Amino acid sequence: MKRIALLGMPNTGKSTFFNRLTGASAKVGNWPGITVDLLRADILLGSEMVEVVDLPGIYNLHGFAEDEKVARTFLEEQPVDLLAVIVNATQLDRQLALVLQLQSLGQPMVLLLNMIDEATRLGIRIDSERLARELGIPVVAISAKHGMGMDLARRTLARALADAHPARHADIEKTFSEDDAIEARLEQVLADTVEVPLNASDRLTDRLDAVLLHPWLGLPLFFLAMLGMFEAVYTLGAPLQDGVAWLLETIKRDAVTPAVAHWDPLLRSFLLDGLFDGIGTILSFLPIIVLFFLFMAIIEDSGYMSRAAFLMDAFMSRLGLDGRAFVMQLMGFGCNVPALMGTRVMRSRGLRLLTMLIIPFSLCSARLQVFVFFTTAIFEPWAAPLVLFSLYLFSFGAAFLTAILYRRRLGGDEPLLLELPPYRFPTLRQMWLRGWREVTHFLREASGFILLGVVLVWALTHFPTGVPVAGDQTLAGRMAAFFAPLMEPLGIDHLMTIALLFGFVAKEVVLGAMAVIYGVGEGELAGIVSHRIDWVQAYSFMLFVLIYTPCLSTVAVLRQESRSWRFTALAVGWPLLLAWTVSFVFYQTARWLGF
Ligand SMILES: Nc1nc2c(ncn2[C@@H]2O[C@H](COP(=O)(O)OP(=O)(O)OP(=O)(O)O)[C@@H](O)[C@H]2O)c(=O)[nH]1
Ligand SMILES: [Mg+2]
Repeated sequence: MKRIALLGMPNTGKSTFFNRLTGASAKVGNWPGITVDLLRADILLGSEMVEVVDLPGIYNLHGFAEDEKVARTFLEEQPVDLLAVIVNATQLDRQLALVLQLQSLGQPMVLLLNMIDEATRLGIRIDSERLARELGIPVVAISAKHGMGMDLARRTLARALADAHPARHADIEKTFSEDDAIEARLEQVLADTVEVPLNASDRLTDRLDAVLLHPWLGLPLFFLAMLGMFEAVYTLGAPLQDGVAWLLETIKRDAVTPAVAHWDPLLRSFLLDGLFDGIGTILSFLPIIVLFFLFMAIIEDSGYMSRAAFLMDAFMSRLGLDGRAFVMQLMGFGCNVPALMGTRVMRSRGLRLLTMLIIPFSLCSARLQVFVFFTTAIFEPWAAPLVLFSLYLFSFGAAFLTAILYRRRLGGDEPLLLELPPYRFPTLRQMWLRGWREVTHFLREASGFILLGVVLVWALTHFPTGVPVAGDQTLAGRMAAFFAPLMEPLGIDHLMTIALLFGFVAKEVVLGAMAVIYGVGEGELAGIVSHRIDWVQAYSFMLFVLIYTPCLSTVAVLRQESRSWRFTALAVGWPLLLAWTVSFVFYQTARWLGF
């Protein structure tokens, strides 16, 4: 099969184009370095099947960051038939050098001038026919986001591919010698083909930045925006979640329970209390998660993340980190895994490791489920969003404390050149793609890890048979008894300890485990829990869930990205210790104060 590689600088819209072309839902965001790994998809182009590969952005063929290495290694090791080079049409002056450099690889190439909508708005005029003549390659102006020029782009790619000579590997070494010649040619080509008006600045962006990047107002506004987002997720999400829970209860009561009434009791319990309640409880939080990711998509796509990096950079530097680390923390609010991989854009290993050490404290969406559940079950409606927000503050607190403690051993300084992209807003299509991505991701996880976790919890709390479910005599009860001396000073009883043990696998399992332990769905679970524990215990439990070891996937990625077992052990062990200490101090102080 023939192969097309999408190449270009970061944040030029490669993944957006990839999604348009292939119908995939690769992650898109207004931040350089969203894609850090290869993505492939097969499509029918013209009359033949071709493989399209989306690559991380590169500034230069000779770059050394992990993400740039991904693109380079790919070019060197995999034969490519056609390079589709994507540039931001508003920044041709800065991006054309890479095009010329890629051209010196001597491979067939098509140039796509993306974001032509923005260029037109700024009054930038590009003579693409002349550009094509001067470069000797086909040039197509497109807007991947709005779908302009896509047909022509498809046809041009198909034609170029048909004409292309057999694929071969790229010889990147060869291109070093040509860098000087490129400089000289660049000026000429630009002068011939691009016309930029004197004041080609984005007025909306300038006006927004005057407020949002204000020296005093900037940060308070940022935190206000965050608070607003959590309130919105909570207010919009809670009724949706109740709806799903109600639906699941109804299905269980009226359809599933009668259907299995004559089954063997153990099998019935496995199906109803294990699978249905476990998975169902987790599923009922799906609307909140999707909603949360939609808001994240707006923040990521608007370009506000770059502003957050800018605003927080000075503060983060004191912790041995930089503004990018803060953005990775924010990304970690969605899921820690892509945030950890996102650290590939950092060149200094120390800085990267320190950032990787703090990301797992980011309150990811799986933990959000647990907290939404407990805050709704235990706290007054007015207090619930504030309790949730306080957990976000603890999340930052734990991360910053960790950075302070480890900045001498890890940490590093690497000048941060931050580019502030213009504000952009996601289209409905992009939001839909994002929501869909998260749903499928969740279902994939749920069908593996989470299912396994729930089944295990059921088995451990139901065997040996003949004793009370989840009682002291069961396997789970004995495991919990073993940890009791450690967990009782935190106000965490043995049933909650079991849930925590399984939270190691994935935080979603914590709630699933509790549903299985009590043998009820999400709807009834809240009532039971609010009878068994008070708010001090609940908060202590939440603090523990927030800080202790992230899920297995996170541990796996920590190991894969750091390539060090020692670091992985630290990244697992330290949060455990911190979680225990924080919960202990909180619980004992609260009790001492008489709560
Ligand atoms: N106005 C406009 N914005 C676009 C267009 N194409 C992409 N964008 C936006 O540009 C930003 C970057 O898009 P991505 O597709 O993530 O860019 P990328 O090149 O894959 O970036 P990296 O993976 O970080 O290298 C997003 O905010 C997109 O919505 C376009 O044609 N017009
Ligand atoms: Mg990308």
